[in-house]
This record gives sequence, C-alpha cells and structure tokens, in this order.
Amino acid sequence: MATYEAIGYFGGDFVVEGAGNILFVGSRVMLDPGWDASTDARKFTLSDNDNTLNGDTCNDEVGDDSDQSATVEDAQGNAIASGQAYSEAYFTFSAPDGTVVYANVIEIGGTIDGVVTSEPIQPGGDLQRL
Ligand SMILES: [Ca+2]
Ligand SMILES: [Ca+2]
Ligand SMILES: [Ca+2]
Repeated sequence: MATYEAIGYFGGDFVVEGAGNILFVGSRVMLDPGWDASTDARKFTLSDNDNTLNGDTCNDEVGDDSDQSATVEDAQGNAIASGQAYSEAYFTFSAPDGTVVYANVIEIGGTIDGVVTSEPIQPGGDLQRL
C-alpha cells in the first residue's frame, strides 16, 4: 500500500466570483486572500494499492475502491475524519501563471472533507475553471 500526503483546502475557503457556489466552465474562483497554511490547511494522508484516485460512480457515497482510504487533519493536527475515501467531484483550473491545476473534492462516507489539488494554491490568485 502506498501512502502519500497532500495539502488540502476546506471548500468554504474558496470564493466564487459573482457569489454563488456553482462552478461553471469559465467560472473564476480564488482561495480566500486571508488563507494561511499554518492555521487553515487540511492535511490529507491517502493510502491506496493503486495510483488512481477512484470516485463513487458505482458505490455512491461509499466509494468504488474499498482499500482507498484517507485520514484528514486540521492544521493543528486534530483529526477531522478517516475511512474509505473517494473523489466526489473533479475540476480542472488554469492558474494565473498558466499552470493547469487538478482539484479533487474528497469525501468519506458522504461527507465532504476538503479539496486536494495537484499544485499549491496561492491565496487571492484567480483560478479559472477549464
Ligand atoms: Ca485500491
Ligand atoms: Ca484507487
Ligand atoms: Ca457521490
């Protein structure tokens, strides 16, 4: 089983341009300018025997990969959740410098535990959904 750590974000720390919380293609979103990794980050420790972050298409709110699990901690190291985890939704964004950022909304048992991204997100920087 491979284990890896990822810095995650709380969905509520993202601000969608024009209010609302639906991300259409072309929508702009940014991480709260006041976001501070030392107090606001979420640490995801993901464990799996394959390299694919599976979703819950076949087993809704349970997850399609029975040995794909996560523990989630807040920035202070307090446990938030743990268990079988899956990607509930997946988005691709363009960062201000043109970098493509992949973002997965991680759930455990039907509860959203945060968003993990392929690149660190800069607070206050505009991301545009591709
Ligand atoms: Ca697996
Ligand atoms: Ca997997
Ligand atoms: Ca689902």
